[in-house]
Amino acid sequence: MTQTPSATLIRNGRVITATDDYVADVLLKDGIVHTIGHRLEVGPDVAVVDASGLYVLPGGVDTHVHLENVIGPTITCDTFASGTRAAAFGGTTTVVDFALQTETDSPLGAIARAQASAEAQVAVDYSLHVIVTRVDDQVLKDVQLAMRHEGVTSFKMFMAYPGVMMADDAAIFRMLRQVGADGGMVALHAENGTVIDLLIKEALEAGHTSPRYHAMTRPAIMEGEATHRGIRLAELAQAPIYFVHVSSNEALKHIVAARAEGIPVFAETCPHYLLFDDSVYNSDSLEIAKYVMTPPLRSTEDQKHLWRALRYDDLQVIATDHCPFCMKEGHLGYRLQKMRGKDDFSLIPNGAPGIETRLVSLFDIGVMQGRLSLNRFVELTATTPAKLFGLFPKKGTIAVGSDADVVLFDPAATQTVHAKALHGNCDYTLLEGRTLRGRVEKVFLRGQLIVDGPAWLGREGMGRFVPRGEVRAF
Ligand code: DUC
Ligand code: ZN
Ligand code: ZN
Repeated sequence: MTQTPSATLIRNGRVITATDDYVADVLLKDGIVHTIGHRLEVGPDVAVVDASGLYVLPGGVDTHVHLENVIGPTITCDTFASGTRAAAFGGTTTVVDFALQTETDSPLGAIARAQASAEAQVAVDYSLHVIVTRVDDQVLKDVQLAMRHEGVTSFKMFMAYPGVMMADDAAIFRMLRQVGADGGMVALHAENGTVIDLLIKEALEAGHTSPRYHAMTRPAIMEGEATHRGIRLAELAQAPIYFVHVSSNEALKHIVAARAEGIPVFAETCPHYLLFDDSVYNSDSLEIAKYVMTPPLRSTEDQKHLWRALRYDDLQVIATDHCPFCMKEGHLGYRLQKMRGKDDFSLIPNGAPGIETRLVSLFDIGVMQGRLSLNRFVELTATTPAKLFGLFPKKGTIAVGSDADVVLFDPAATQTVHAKALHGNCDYTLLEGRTLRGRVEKVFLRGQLIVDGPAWLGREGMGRFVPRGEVRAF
């Protein structure tokens, strides 16, 4: 009879954290990193994995994913089960999803609903940001309770989508003031929603209905304007602020200037803004709906600025904004979601998949192409997201006492990406047919082996809700 090992020793791997790079043995025991040393001796009940030639990375932390999120009239096509399994295969062991406050319930209700649906399904650890669409005294009280008692310390607000999700400046300011005072973070979607809606209306009236007009009606300058406004609101509120999915230099230049002034401004970009540029929109084909995400892809010049900011810490996080909708049909049955907008680009659900390909695509275009050091790669994809959203040092690093969320990564392997071979429910990937260097070989979640090459050893429901603490940004 085979005995379940009591612990796992990862022998001789190259341990990479945001600051370290050394060869060692790492003992995972009782769900945490128990010991790190050289030539560790263990008994026969401990499983030993030879990691010679492999990187030993902290499990990825993806702080921007949409699983089972109702967005307008549709829902993202990954469930908590399919999305977290895909995350695991991509080397991500913690995700932060969104709980949407509706017209009728409060932030606390939104958290409870999301947890009820996630609990039995999640295969990696998770947390939630609350999307706050309406602010009044009661909502602010609930926000405080969420922070103090539920371990939910971040709140997303939209400066876009008037009449649906958009919050006005006063509502954003009130949230910044309160959340900041309690040590949390407001995350902002920065685009000038009312001007963009006008541009969309004018485009449609002119008969411009194809997906490319999604990009043309969301100009970078309106991302920049909203980013600047958000920064000024945060400055007045004396609160930190985090910008999601920064895509353009128009936005970045305000972030750079504010940081230089000492204002606590933080920001993420997403792999798609680094991998693809706006040349994909040079067509009236409906296939372009795959690239309909918000903000849209920008110019190659913008990409240069994003890389520079990633290197020099004006951008601190790379998260996926995994927001998948099927073009035709996924195996869970969601059909033709992107085609809702075949006659009107404004009806195409905004978003693209990416949860499984984040680490390997960034390793290829970032590390292998000399744009990011290995340490910086880990910092951007695990350590800083964990710090900014109150998960560090439990998550985001390999250190004695941290959760034993560990990825064994083969830098010498290559893989060619195909949607059919990925583990989510989306029927396409933007990386279809692309060969990438690097491969996730094994993934441990709190010491349990959940991915072993192509084999899935994880289980729905084994992921846990992680209560989060204060922002640790400085
Ligand atoms: N913003 C997001 O963060 N995700 C999907 C759509 C959007 O507008
Ligand atoms: Zn957004
Ligand atoms: Zn998003």
